[in-house]
Amino acid sequence: MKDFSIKEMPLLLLLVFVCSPMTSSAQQSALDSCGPGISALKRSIRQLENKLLLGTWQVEHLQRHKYFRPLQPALPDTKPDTDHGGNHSSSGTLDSSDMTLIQLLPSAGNLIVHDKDCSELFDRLKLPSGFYRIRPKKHQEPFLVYCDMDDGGGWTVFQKRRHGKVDFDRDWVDYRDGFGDFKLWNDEFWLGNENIHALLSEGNNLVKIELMDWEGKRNHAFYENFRIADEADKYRLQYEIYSGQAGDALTGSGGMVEHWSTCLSGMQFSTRDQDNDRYLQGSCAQENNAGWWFNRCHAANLNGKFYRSGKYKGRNDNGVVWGTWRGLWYSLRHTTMKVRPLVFLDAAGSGDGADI
Ligand SMILES: [Ca+2]
Repeated sequence: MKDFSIKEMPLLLLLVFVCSPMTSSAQQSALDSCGPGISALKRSIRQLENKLLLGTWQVEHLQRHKYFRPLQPALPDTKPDTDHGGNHSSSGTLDSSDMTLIQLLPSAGNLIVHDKDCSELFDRLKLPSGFYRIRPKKHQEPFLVYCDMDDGGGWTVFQKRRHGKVDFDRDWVDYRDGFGDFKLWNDEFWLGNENIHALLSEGNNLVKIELMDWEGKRNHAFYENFRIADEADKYRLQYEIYSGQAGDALTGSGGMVEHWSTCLSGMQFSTRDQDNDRYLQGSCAQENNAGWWFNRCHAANLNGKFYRSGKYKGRNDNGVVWGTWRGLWYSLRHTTMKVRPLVFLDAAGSGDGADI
């Protein structure tokens, strides 16, 4: 028989105390519960501790995204694809479709984040469009993004304008960390320069810029290897080959003189409180009511002031502008900036995601 050491004595006494007053059958069941029962108890304690940890994590996540609405059943037949369809009036006011086509998207998914972007998520699970959490870099906290799983699928959206409810005239910190709403398919947002930097840092990507005017006409531009530097370099913009129908407004059309002042390749990011442009006489960000990459100043500014009509007038060409398509004095109604890997076999098998 095993000898009990002094250290084991308290446990032994406890067992004697728990089991001794009982009858022999009661003793047997108590012994049973003293054996496997204790380990089962420990297991359920561990499970509860895990649940508590996950709950705490969820609360932090919800607080960070100001997302405390309880989940409600989605409205029937409100496919987010109307994003591409144009169910909007051109009255210049907030249209009813923006209000009535509200649909709660699939929840942010499991707590464990496997995917570095929406293309991995699409490859793995073929989920519908909606908000999901991704983690582009292992050392980084996961964050919520809108995944466009239509248009071939796998697009991570980092900018969206739809109805002008979100103010895009903001400070550096807001643009760095991101702002807007991340709940409904037509919510407007800027994903945040830190997140965009992480998302685009590997290069070999294709950015698609989707535009819609107030008559419902659509156009698009593609840029290969779109990336932005880190904050130390003020999120400097770089991109390579352009293609598409909307014109290369990031570079600016026209001659040398226009290029000298409008080409945004190599430009740092500016906001109303941080002027990193090349316009010595003033601040492009202040004049254009936007955080964006400015030169002296631009031929494209998708973060500009939202006018509730196309053509506008003013001291500055500060609208939501893609100059090579509708000119500098026409403010667009819908814009989307989204990215996925350059090598991506989309659902249609075309690889270019060009649906418009
Ligand atoms: Ca300046």
